[in-house]
Amino acid sequence: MDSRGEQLERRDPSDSTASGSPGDQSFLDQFVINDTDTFTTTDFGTPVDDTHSLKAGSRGPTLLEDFVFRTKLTRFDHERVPERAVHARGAGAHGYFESYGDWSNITAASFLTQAGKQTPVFLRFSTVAGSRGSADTARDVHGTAVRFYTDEGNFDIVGNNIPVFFIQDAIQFPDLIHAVKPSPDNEIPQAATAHDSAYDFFSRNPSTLHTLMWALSGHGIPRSFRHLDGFGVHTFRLVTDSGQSKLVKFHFKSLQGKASLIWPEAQALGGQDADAHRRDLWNAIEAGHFPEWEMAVQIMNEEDALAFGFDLLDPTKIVPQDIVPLTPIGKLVLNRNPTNYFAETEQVMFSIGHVVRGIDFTEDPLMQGRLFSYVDTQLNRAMGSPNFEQIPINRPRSRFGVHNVNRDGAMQQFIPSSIAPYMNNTLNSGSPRPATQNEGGFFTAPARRVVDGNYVRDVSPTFLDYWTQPRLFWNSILPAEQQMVVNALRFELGHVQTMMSVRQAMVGQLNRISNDLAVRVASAIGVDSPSPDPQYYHENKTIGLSVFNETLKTVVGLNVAVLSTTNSSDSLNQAKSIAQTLSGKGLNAQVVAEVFADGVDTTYIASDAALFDGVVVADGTSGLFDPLTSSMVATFPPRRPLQIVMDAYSQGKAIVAVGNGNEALSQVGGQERAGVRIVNSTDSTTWDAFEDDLKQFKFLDRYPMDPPSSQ
Ligand code: HDD
Repeated sequence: MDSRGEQLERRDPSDSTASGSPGDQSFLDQFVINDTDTFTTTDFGTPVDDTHSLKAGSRGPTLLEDFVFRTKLTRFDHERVPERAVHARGAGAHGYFESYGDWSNITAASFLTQAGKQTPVFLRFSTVAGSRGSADTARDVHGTAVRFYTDEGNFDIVGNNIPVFFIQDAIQFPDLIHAVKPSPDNEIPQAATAHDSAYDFFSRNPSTLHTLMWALSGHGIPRSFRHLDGFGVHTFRLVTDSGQSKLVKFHFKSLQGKASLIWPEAQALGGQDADAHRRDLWNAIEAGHFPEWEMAVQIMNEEDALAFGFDLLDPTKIVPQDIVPLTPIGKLVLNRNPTNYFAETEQVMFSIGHVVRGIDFTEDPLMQGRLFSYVDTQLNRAMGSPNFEQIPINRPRSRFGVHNVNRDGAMQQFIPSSIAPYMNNTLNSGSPRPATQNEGGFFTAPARRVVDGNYVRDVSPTFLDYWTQPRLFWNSILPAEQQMVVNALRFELGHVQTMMSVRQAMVGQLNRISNDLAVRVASAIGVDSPSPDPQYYHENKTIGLSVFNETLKTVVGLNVAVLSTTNSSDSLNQAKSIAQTLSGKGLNAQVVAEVFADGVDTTYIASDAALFDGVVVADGTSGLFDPLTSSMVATFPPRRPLQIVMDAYSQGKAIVAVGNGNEALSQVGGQERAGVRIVNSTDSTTWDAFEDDLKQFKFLDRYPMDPPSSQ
């Protein structure tokens, strides 16, 4: 029987004895269709020829009778579902979570109660503003939505790579998204906040400033999905079996390390490879370089919600790690690419309301509003069907199965056998019955209480400090990262047309973070530089906010170009052997030459510095960099090989020039310095040093800074 037939045989989602038991990584395999050595059939199973339509004579009109034609076209016409209202552009992968220990002292969540216990996961990364076909490298907050298929139900942490959010109350979400999405009149710009309405909103709503600072620094343009951290953003509650609860923040720390692009590189990469991030993730997993994250929590006491100088219910605030350190609780590994993008990545429907026993919400008004929005949006995306949880990628793998009195609806996949879909009943022996906490049922933390008060439509006074933490961020990043934020604001506000009410107003807000920041931005966008406003300023710093002051933990899966030439077999042989050595380190090393030949992986015409994390210039390449002698046909535009070296140099990448490969460097005004090695011959120490340089990732002494007078 083919797999579609098998699906229909599955009657009960709780049937864990069927192939693909709840904890099984291959649970989805039972739904996979294999078309090998099969006939084409209609959706109702009749074998047909669907390559020719039924006509009245071979030169005559197509007949209405042709059910094969009609259904094929109807199915095609209905292939699209609405893209996600936000986070439309994304990529996902399967994997597992492994708990480091028994964490029953802080939570009753079953996936955290045993060292070594593995739980299947699906993780979808995304950008927020762009539509489904937008470029991966857009500057944006990045979604990190993690689904744990626990043995007590699905638990989703629908988070971002930035630990704070723009707004504090979910009622403002439509305003935020309307402001950052393209303009309603001409639908410009795509996947970018560099326009008037975004900065009109940001400058009028200073709660956005903290997230904006993160997004405008390297966090907004990560090197890849593998090189970013994830955050649950809100304060959650963990609750133990005995009812003890703690407030927590969830973190996922990349075990590859964090790395980001710089803006000109991100722009170039967006054009060279709009799929750069999904490609990187896909290729790493296919190559067996499974990306990993360490899951950690910051644990706070219930009574300390206001103890840190801000409100733990306010999602625009971080809990500085030097005040509450991270407690690592487990490891998340992505080890399997989806079989079908639509069925898995497009149809996975995350919800902040997917929780399990041992996890509980808080009164954060952003979180509370999200509890409504996710299910509502799923109803829209599933064309009104409430049965979206029955789709294979969403189907829970709980040891309790799925039993309730929810019934019917479009596209019901199961055949409920009870004739008593109501509670209480006697006709079905009182089942399904309410689960108590002792029987494994979900429960709300007993410590949760309502703070007495009147009904109000306002913001808590404990939420009103919008500038202290953006300044903490500004103080805690490297000078080159500050320069990146300045440049980003100059770029973004340079695209804003409205002078006073938007550009000037935004500078006014920036001035409450830092006068240095405000003045440097103002001077480039033609608005008045403000005087310092010291009442807002402090010199505090904290740890863990910078991207560029960390080195990578591994270089596995990074891309390296070995520039060579087909004009010299010696050069090509050397390049091949270098690429082989580098591949041995887990690098994706590509020999670049004018045309394809034995050992050439790609051509200059198809290459760009932005596609590579490091560049090696092989010996024997000198003629290649001479614009007069290099072949226009093979290197269009003629200076492309030199451009690659120039861009790699200015983008702060690791470079090794071997022998007369050095000429390329001198032609672009480059010199030996940190991350740029000029060698006559190579041995293992050369490549070990290059590996260290790749771990450093960006050499920011090459990043142009404002002259000191304006800093
Ligand atoms: Fe959201 C999708 C993350 C606030 C309403 N959100 C969505 C996704 C992520 C986040 C990662 C994509 C999930 C996927 O890959 O399928 N959202 C966040 C974070 C927030 C946040 C970290 C703040 C802490 N979101 C937020 C608010 C609302 C929404 C306040 C509405 C009140 N979000 C949605 C949504 C989406 C969504 C419209 C669009 C598609 C979807 O849900 O499935 O319901």
